[in-house]
Amino acid sequence: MGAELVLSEKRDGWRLLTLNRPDRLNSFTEEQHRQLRDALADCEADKDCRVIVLTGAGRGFCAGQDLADRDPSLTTERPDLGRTIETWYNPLVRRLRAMPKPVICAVNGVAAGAGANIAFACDIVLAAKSAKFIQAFSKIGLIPDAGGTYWLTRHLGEARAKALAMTAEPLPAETAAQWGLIWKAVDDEALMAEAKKLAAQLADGSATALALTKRAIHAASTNSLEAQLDAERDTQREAGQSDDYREGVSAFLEKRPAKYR
Ligand code: T3D
Repeated sequence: MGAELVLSEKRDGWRLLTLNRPDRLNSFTEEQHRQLRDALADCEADKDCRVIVLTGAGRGFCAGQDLADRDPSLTTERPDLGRTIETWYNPLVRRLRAMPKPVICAVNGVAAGAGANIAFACDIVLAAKSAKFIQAFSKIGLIPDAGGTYWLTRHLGEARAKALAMTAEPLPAETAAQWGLIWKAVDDEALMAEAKKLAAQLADGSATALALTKRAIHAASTNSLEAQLDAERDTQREAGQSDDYREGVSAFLEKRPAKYR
């Protein structure tokens, strides 16, 4: 059996996925991509998994593409990076966004290149205070990928997006939180406890509400207000027909905690 480059651990109602190439700061090889793809597909299919937590082993979260796999001294051919993005990075970002359950990213250390942008593709990002986000691409002659130009521009505006991308200046976790790029920066030693607490809280909540909320918020980034009001009407109609809504309201009226199935 090959190395376990992505660890998948079942918890009570949620799954912990850990990128596991710590000696290379969990940078992506094709095999790590393959294992993450399969682990996410497993989580999606598993009815007992209502929340996913993604983190990295060792001192970093992820340093993006494994550059040893791109060593120019090993070939005279110019690589087709569009192909690797189409094969691996874009499907990963699309899978995280389309996942009908919350994905929490616990950024335990440096997140560079596509590693940073994969974190931003998750739904709730917690980061250790010592973590940094680096748009490392310009240093090796590339542009931000894995959604980088989208996340930075949407969340921060052009001025900060361009400066972060062009200078590759590390963005400390606390500044990322102050700027609204991530949810929270927490003390390093508290990171995993916070991520687990949040996962357990969401896993106890209404899976229907969380999935529909995710879908509606994603739609808001491209909709006009008119279109979004219509989308909210339609989505609320769907939510209102669910068992979760019946249970939520009954629990409120009966003054007891809701028990979602
Ligand atoms: O190619 C395509 O398919 C297109 C898609 C591209 C997506 C991308 O992500 S492109 C961007 C790729 N990533 C980078 O350019 C980041 C490269 N890494 C760094 O700049 C630094 O390692 C960090 C700033 C992330 C961390 O610095 P530091 O000083 O904390 O750690 P370090 O000593 O540089 O790294 C520790 C080890 O990990 C080191 O190996 P060693 O010396 O102990 O044997 C280093 O070489 C290795 N490492 C770090 N990042 C990568 C890596 N090895 C391969 N690929 C990496 N990306």
